[in-house]
Amino acid sequence: MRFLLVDPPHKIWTILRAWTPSPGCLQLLAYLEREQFDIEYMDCTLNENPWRDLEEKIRREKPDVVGISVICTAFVYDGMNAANLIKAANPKTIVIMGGEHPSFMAEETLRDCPAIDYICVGEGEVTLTEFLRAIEKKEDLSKILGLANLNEKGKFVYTGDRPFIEDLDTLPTPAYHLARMDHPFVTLPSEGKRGLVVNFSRGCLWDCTFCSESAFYKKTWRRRSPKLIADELQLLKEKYNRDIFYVGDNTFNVKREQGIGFIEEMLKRKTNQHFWLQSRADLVIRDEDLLDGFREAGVYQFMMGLEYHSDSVLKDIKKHQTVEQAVKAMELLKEHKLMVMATLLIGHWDETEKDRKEFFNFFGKYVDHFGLNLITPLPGTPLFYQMKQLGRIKDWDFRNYDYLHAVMSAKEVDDLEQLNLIYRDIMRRYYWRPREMFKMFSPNPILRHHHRYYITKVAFNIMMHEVFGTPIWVQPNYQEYKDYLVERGEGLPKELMALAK
Ligand code: B12
Ligand code: SF4
Repeated sequence: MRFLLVDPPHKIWTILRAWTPSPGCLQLLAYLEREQFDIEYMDCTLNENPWRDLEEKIRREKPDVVGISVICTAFVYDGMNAANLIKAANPKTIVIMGGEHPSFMAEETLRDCPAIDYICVGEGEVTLTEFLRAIEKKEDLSKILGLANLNEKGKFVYTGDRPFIEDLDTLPTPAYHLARMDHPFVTLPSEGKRGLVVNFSRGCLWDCTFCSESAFYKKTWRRRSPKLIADELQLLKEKYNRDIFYVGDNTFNVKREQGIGFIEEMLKRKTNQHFWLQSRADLVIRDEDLLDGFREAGVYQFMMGLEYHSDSVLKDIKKHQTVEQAVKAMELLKEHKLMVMATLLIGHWDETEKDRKEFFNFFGKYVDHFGLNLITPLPGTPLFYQMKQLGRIKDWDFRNYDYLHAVMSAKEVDDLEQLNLIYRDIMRRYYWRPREMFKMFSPNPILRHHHRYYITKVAFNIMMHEVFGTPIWVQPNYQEYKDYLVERGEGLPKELMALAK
């Protein structure tokens, strides 16, 4: 039985201009490999001809089962297009899709894309293993928890929730050997050296209304132990020459012991690697005495979800954090010579022009890296259900659910395009300030590189686009699925074109 895991072709984020093999996919692959399945991985974004290579591989190799991974809502149409192409290339291949968005929207996704046979709801390692074994032995699938499908009568069937894996230390090291680690896209150009996104924990103990991670992991948090984290980082250094990491864990130091263990391990290993961690303001304050240790262990930046400058909005989105804590955390990080990145949310329903001015002045003062987002009702989150009920969601094209596009109107600004302009205007005003320009000459090499990258590459590209209409950067191998079908022409059924998203 041959299984192919596909990360479908995606358009690379213009801000990042880089790609990273999905940590979730690498974890799944390592698990299946340990279970001795015959597996392969195709991270299509890195292929020279992403859609053509996918189609040809399916025609040539006819895998029995193909798994499609969709890690964000914004990627779901890429996953559906891939499913349609795979089924057209080999109708006998069984297609199973997994990831946050299809888990939350299982029935809608199955109905919208009949080429998907099954959806894995929730964590994938155990469900996929049981699923593949059952297919191999032609056994009943109805007892396998975490599976959704439409039965012969078109009725939605769900086998029930799969309990979370209790101990993440029981999982093998992600299968980096199956990823194209040497591909030129697999880096972090904004951070300087050879970079990578890694992930060492799942979930979070808080319940911010807009957060899909907290919803997916049902307000729980599990983590790999610091020793295994350090082993993985050392492997990445020694075998893959990786020095700098964006650690994808939503909240790295939920427990103090995690931070202490990480610091001890990294100081012991002396790998000279650098880390960008994510946390909350209250946890940074709690761990004030560890901040020097974090820096010495290689941490150069903390990203905190500070979101907004007013306590009433923070209360409304259930951040369980105050503006006073945000200020204190930013000051502490500066005091301990750590860079501050804040992720921020604008576009709230009651927001006024005056609020946005105050917001800009407030955060513009402190942060080194301004992670501005537009509030987005991601399917599965409390915000989504609330906004849907209130009828405030105006754009149902999930491609735009990337925090960079307005999809909900605000009380004073009904037009989404207007909100998009407001967003771009704030970004422009932030990065073109003299103090940001000076950061291009900062004595801190990471901050200097970072700002040179953002201003000369990203901001300049956007400015040229807005003033002279020059194109926005896109990866050279990018091809829209529809364009591929047109190029492909006759060989494919006509209905495929109608299904293209
Ligand atoms: C790595 C990563 C990326 C990589 C993409 C990697 C890739 N190849 O797709 C990069 C850095 C490029 C990226 C970009 C973006 N990302 Co991102 N990213 C992550 C990150 C840090 C890790 C994902 C991960 O591997 N998690 C760990 C694994 C264990 O979880 P998992 O992926 O869900 O996989 C499990 C299950 O879902 C399931 N599963 C998954 N796939 C499959 C497939 C099959 C067949 C089966 C059976 C099961 C299965 O099994 C897995 C193991 O249990 C997460 C945050 C996080 N901590 O998760 C954000 C996250 C996924 N990203 C997010 C977003 C919004 C984006 C962006 C759209 C915009 C942005 N502002 O960041 C951009 C995309 C723009 C673009 N065009 O590139 C959101 C998604 C929210 C949502 N519901 O839509 C997240 C959750 C961060 C957040 N909290 O906001 N991202
Ligand atoms: S603190 Fe961050 S990760 Fe945790 S629920 Fe809130 S937004 Fe999500």
